[in-house]
Amino acid sequence: MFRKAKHIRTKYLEQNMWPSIFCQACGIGTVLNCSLRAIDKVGMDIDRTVFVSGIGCSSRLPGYIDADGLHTTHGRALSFATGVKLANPELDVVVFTGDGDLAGIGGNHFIHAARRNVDMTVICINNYNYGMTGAQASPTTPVNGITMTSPYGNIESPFDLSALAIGAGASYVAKWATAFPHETIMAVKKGLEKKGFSFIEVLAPCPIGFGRKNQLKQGKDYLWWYKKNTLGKTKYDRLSEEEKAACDKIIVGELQNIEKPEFCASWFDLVDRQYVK
Ligand SMILES: Cc1ncc(C[n+]2csc(CCOP(=O)(O)OP(=O)(O)O)c2C)c(N)n1
Repeated sequence: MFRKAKHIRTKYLEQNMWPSIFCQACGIGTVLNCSLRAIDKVGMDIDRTVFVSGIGCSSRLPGYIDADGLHTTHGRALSFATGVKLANPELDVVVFTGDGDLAGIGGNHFIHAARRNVDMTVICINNYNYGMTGAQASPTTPVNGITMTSPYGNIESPFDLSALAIGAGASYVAKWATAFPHETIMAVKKGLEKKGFSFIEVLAPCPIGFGRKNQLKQGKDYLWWYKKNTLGKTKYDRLSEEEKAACDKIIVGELQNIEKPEFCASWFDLVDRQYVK
């Protein structure tokens, strides 16, 4: 176990970046750990992989990986990632983003990237708030969630990011939480292997920003909360219609896995048909 951890650390991490900027019990490190283990399982060439992010705590992740990365502007990670992939489709593109980056300022880019089905793997660290800027409400803050900008409780309905990705046409969609590291690794692995737009949403603790205002002061409080408030998709599918209607759990698991034309392939096919005699 320790040998494996050491292997991941020395093989993929940028050694000069430690200690990290992340707060105690923040879930972003767990997502990095799971993502690198998935990359290792797939056997990807890290020198042919580009890690792209926007702005936020979660968007700092490419800086911790010893590989090429783009730390771009807030909400624009998917636009840059699309550019990278189209400029050189032989590169693997992995995006790290937060709920604010992806679905707040970047919301329009999110739905259109999913619709276009550009081959990339998007890992969204959903901590229910704008962590980096002082814990304001984000598009995923639950109703009644207390944040800096909703001190009396959030009155807005949150986005279900995975449902949004499915509705917009993503090829692969999975949702997990940091309480399920093995499942998260396997979901990222499948996303990396999938040709098309893959979206993996990982619910992750933000004890200092969101948690301390919402009875989730410690990392372990979050882990219990995730275990208590989630239900696996396979179990959910076995419920009766009445039970499904009454179910108030967050459904986790593989939520979408479909085949549809990938954008780069369609693009090169078009170019061939139009210009190559
Ligand atoms: C155009 C623009 N608007 C606002 C900001 C300020 N800003 C920086 S990070 C951030 C929120 C990031 O939230 P999220 O993506 O959820 O990441 P987290 O920090 O929670 O991981 C905001 C609003 C900015 N940098 N640029």
